[in-house]
Amino acid sequence: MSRPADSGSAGPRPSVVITRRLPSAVERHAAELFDVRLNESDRPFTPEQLREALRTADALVPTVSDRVTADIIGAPGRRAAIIANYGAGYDNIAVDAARAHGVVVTNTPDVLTDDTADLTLALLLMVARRLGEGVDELRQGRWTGWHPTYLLGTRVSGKTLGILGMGRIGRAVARRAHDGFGMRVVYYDPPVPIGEAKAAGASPRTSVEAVLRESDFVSLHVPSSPETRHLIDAERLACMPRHACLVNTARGDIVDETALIAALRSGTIAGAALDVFADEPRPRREMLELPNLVLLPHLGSATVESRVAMGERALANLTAFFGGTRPRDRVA
Ligand code: 8YV
Repeated sequence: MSRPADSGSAGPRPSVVITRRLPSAVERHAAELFDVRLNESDRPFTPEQLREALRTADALVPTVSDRVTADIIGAPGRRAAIIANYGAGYDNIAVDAARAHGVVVTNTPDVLTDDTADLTLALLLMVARRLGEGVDELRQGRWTGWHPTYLLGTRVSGKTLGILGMGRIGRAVARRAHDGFGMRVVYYDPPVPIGEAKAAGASPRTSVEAVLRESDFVSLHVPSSPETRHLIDAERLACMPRHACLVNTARGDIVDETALIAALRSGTIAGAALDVFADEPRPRREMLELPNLVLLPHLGSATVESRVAMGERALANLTAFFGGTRPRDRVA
């Protein structure tokens, strides 16, 4: 774009569409940097709105609730050259199509690691100690008083935690479980250098099944991809001890929900706690009815601190891109 040579003006600012409302400090900062279009209604964009955003703006900032498909990226007349995802996971974006069309994609890792790891431990405690059932009993006026056999859960301290996926969040969970709860931590994730995972007090295993067989609790921290879809299926659930519990704060499609419902009904495993579902925001009705299944509405990174930092990270990626340098969190 041309600029008047002697005006001293910075010229037109890049236009950026942000698909959902962000913390106000981030929106204000975004407006200082760019010509920003906000989604005042905060309703998820339709595919047509996403297409329109890519056609009329220089950049798109989507979230997990936007499916930026290959069709949308490849639609004729696209103007946007960067998709700066607001989130660490970027399975909502067709990255192969972005690469093929020369569209840069960035994400927001690191800044939400601790909060997501904290929430993972919260879910683990919820399912082990039956906390959701306790809250329900109280709220519904069903608590008749303390007695020695009331709502007995299972101990967490000193037990074995199996982690599938030892990236940033897996390691942060391992540290908390090992250092805070004295848990023995085993994991499977071949790409992670063993030295790094060992620092978190974790021991590698050679297969998913080996981790599942020896764990009292299993926590999932792999990204969603065709390879990890239904990583936890009926066969693998059957590998877990009957007293074991599964925790998922990664992505819903990593677990075969039909198999999980059957396993929870039949007692193949004792319990599960999910922050994510295959079809968000509509968890399957059967899942809502299972007492040994704890459900949260995708709250992993839901702290003011994380959500502000995620926004700032997305803005930093856009600033780098429009400044002509490689964005720090480029994934495509
Ligand atoms: C985010 C997440 O809230 O960052 C991720 O991968 O799953 C969540 O914590 C979500 O992605 C925001 O778009």
